[in-house]
Amino acid sequence: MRLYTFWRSSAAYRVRIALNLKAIAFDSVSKFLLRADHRAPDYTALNPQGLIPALEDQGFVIGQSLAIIEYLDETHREPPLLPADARGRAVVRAMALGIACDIHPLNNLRVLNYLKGPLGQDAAGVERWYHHWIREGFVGLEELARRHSGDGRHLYGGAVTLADVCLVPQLYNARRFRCDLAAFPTLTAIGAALEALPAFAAARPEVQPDAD
Ligand SMILES: N[C@@H](CCC(=O)N[C@@H](CS)C(=O)NCC(=O)O)C(=O)O
Repeated sequence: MRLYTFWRSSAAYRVRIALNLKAIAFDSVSKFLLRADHRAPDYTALNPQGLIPALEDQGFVIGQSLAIIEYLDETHREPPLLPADARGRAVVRAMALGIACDIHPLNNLRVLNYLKGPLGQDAAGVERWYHHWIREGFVGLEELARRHSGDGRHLYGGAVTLADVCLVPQLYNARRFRCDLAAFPTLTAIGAALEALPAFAAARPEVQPDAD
């Protein structure tokens, strides 16, 4: 398999974690976001959405990190990243989508650039925006984690799920932008436990070959 990735892309970070959890070998093709490699014709020919990541599996190319991870989960069963029961799957997807749809897109590079450029926001204004949307999303997720974590080491039950795969990169982003996480002790404790797992540690942005 081949992953089109960028070391600091948190959506690519999710997919790296899933590939590592399932022990799937993959090549990385780095697309440097700040140079707009993701907008170049050779990449948009593969992934017309022009976003990182995309996964190529024997000529089949798919974008969107959650679609990629569910594809991997269906094609490589072990370990499963979704619970066996419908209600469990619904809760895990609700947590994962809360991050992937309700936090991450609001703080994406193109959104921050639009705030800085056409909307004329200074660095302080952009930082306020960033922190606001992390806080909004994490308040609900903290409560969901308190209700559904089985062991204080996973967002749901006692095994790694899609929700955990989304949490760690979002915590990375929050720290990168100096968000105060004191109000989210359950999320940070779960994040610390997950980050210690080899599959998560090997997916960290700083240890990727294209990290500068
Ligand atoms: N919903 C997409 C989001 C993908 C995404 O936004 N990727 C970012 C990097 S984390 C990107 O390509 N940003 C480019 C930009 O904002 O111009 C997914 O989960 O894959």
